[in-house]
Amino acid sequence: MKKITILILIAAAFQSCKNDKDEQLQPQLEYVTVNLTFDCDGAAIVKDQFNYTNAAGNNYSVSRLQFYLADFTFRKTDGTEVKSDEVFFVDFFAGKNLSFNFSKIPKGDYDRIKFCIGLPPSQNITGALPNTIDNTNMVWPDMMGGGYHFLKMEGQFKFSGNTYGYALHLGKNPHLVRIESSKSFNLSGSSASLSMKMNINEWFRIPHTYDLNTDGNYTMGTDSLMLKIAENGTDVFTIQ
Ligand SMILES: [Cu+2]
Repeated sequence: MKKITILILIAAAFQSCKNDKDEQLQPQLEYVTVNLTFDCDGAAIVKDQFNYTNAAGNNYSVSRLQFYLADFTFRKTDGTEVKSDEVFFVDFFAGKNLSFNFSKIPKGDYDRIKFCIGLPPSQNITGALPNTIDNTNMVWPDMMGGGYHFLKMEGQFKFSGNTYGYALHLGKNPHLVRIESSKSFNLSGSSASLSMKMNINEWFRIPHTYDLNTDGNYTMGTDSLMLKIAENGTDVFTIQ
């Protein structure tokens, strides 16, 4: 009986010792959760409804809103950067990746977030992403440069009594949308969550007032149109 008690005590002592050691050895990691929301100058996004008017005056609807978010970098106040090579395929109407996590972010104070809408050049190579249906559907034709679509925003717009389709498709490295935000957050003891809201009207304005009727309603084959959309895209997200 005595022997058993001693054994238990030794085991307990060893266990507590082991726990202390684990805590010291484990890097101080936390979760960062990103929550995405979408609107159009305050109005909710409803599929196939002509509820929206852009800066050029086009009355439009949305039937598809898909894109990649990648190349996330979190910068600490001491200047060190924490990078992630994770890629998130977002499909608004299918509800895909409207919330996602980073699980290996060191504790600390952060003051800046950088990421891309699209894929950085190292990942924008046909076949570089896992062979899922979503990724396959986003492939950019090899004969047009290869890689993947960064963005597909599609719908219809009205012009002098008629309805036309539009497709804002972005691809090719020069049209990568790089976003940088001076969002401060602290990671200590508990996880942090970031809210990122995309205002779809920002795709059509600042610095370029994009008119679906006069600029063009299909961007995919025309670099100058994709460049306008890409430059407009740097402020589509508000980060809180
Ligand atoms: Cu396309």
